[in-house]
Amino acid sequence: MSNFVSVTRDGGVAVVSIDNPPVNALSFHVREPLMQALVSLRDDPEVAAIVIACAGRTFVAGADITEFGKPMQQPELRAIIAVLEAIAKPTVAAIHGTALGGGLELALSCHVRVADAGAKLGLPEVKLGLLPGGGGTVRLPRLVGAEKALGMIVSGTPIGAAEALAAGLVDAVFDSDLTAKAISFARDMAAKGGRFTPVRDRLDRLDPAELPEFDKQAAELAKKARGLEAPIACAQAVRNAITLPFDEALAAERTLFLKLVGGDQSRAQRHLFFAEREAAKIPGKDLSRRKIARIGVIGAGTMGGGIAMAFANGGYPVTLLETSGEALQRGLATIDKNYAVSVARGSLSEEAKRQRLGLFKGTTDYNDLADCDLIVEAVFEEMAVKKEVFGRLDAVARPGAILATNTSYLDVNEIAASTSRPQDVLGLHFFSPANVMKLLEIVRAEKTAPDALATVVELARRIGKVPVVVGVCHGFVGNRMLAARGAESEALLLEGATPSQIDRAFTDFGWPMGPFQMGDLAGLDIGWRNRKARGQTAAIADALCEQGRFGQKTGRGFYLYENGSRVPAPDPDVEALIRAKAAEKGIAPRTISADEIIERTLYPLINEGAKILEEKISARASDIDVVWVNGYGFPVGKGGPMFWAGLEGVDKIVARLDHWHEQTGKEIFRVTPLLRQMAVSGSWEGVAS
Ligand code: 3H9
Repeated sequence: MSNFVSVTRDGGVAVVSIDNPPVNALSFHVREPLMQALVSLRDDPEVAAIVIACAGRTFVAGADITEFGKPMQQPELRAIIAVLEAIAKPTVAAIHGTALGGGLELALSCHVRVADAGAKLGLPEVKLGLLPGGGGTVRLPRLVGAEKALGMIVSGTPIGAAEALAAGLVDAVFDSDLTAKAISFARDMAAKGGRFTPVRDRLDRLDPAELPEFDKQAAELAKKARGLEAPIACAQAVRNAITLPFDEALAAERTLFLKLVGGDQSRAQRHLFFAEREAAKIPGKDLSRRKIARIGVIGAGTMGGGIAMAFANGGYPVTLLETSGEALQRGLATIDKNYAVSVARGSLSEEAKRQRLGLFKGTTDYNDLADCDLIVEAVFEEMAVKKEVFGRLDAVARPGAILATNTSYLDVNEIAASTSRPQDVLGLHFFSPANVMKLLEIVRAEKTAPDALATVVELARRIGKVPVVVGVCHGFVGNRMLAARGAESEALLLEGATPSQIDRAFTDFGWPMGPFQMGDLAGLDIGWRNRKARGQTAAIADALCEQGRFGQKTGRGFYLYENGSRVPAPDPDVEALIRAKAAEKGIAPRTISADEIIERTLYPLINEGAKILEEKISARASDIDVVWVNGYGFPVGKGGPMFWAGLEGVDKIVARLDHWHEQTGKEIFRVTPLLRQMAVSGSWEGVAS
């Protein structure tokens, strides 16, 4: 017996209960007593059957991720699983909450699995840059078939109890009294007697004839892996389950696991796992939370509508305000249409659509916002307009309501100062489409009250967003660094690179798309308008816009999109335009390498990140990583820009920035003191706080 594993008896059924809050991870202090308990119950003649259950909010959610990368203390999970699977008495896993990773693998080594109706089961190791290393890749296909297992293991997405039952992963689902029912299940099995087949010996779902179809699916998945090793290894391991004897497949899984767990990609993804959770922590003890029952959104355009949907998707009633009845109807119709697309795609049921639409209340009257606990404005991006809206909110909002601006660039302190309650004002910078994109920059203004901040951080997690708290500056963390990344794009074109060459350097790095493809997708006119408003120019992008080439929506931008195609085709006209502009400026074209493209775009991005840390706009380097991975598609396998800087070598980055600064004299390459200091200390740690 230990504090973490206890055994109780119900007649001849022994219940092993794991209690390791918060998620019952299989830490060393759990594994040791768990092994002892299983060995002793195995040998105890009084015990006829064993149930494995968990205390608290969940079944085992996996191995203890904090132990990876350190010498593993014995017994390892695999040894426990081997003992459990060899027990001849009936063994039953009673699953509630989430059975994930090593948790599901533990359950897979029982004869039977029973689940609570709300349970979720999955092998999410791929999201940590790993593959299931406790036999999951070899046992799961034996229960659900190789194709289903491939989908589950390569996506890492858990399935619900009903789906698990239909797939053969669990044997029974109960609405209540899970442990009691698991005990009675185990008792019945013991009474029936006979030999209980361990999962390793079940072969009926494995059909070598399915291999060609399996390989086709695996090849499709490999194409989407974008340089990530784990999804490929997952597919290989599941294939081994079909082609190799059990023990050989298990040994191959181990080899692949060890390779991944020691690699940079998994280190990067584990870093991101903890970084996301760290980002949601607000300093300050026992901060109270404000009540959020109803949310107001001002503006039913693309952004406002998306924000309203994000809250409704999280179950919150939303009051949506527009200036005219017509604009309101248009906005609500778009929301309706967006949900209809989800229904058509099969990702939302008709019933769920009806429920979500039922959460919306449209209005054109500010007084209707009086019962809202949080009001988010998504109106035109102009200070005067924002101030007017906040003035009106100040007059109607109830005391203590949180007032948020969705500005992407403007000074939230100035907006807050235009109200009588700056402590209740903050920024909620959603990314477009707001109902889809996970990142939410939460802007803490000078006077924002800590409890208001803590409330929105918690709310953000509740609606499935990834919140990161940032300070006030132009563009906050994400857009400010994006500007640094894009600063050299035009120069690279003028010096001889083509848009597709630059974009390829980005996709080879692991980005989903390069900057020019992204510009074409978002619309080049947006940047053009912004530049004009700020008195700035960009020779090539401006010239394209002057020709009406706004990107995909006009069929032409940096690329050609013929006949409505979304696939960018290089355009000789654009290349000629670039050469002409270069000639005008007297720049002779030269060959530009992929390394140079990365140096001149991503190194300034990191330098800007360091400035953001210096200015305390971000509290931690890892917050910046969370912003870039979730909002801008920085490759997860590289852990975000600040983590990647460590992999690349900060000293190398500093040396190359110095080189470019010397060559060009451009401010964008001037190394900030913090980055230089980092090159010496070799770590961001301890620098930002
Ligand atoms: C694995 O199993 C490998 C095996 O195949 C092979 C082995 C040989 N370890 O997310 P939350 C912490 S790989 C350590 O906010 P929620 C987390 O950091 C593992 N710590 O809660 C946080 O700490 P803090 C496969 C963990 O309710 C606290 O618990 N499994 C672990 O929103 C609360 O977490 C996974 O990948 C862990 N495994 O969500 C599952 N999990 O409070 C990973 C959590 O100090 N976990 N913590 O910030 C999850 O997906 C979510 O935590 C879960 C709960 C859905 C369970």
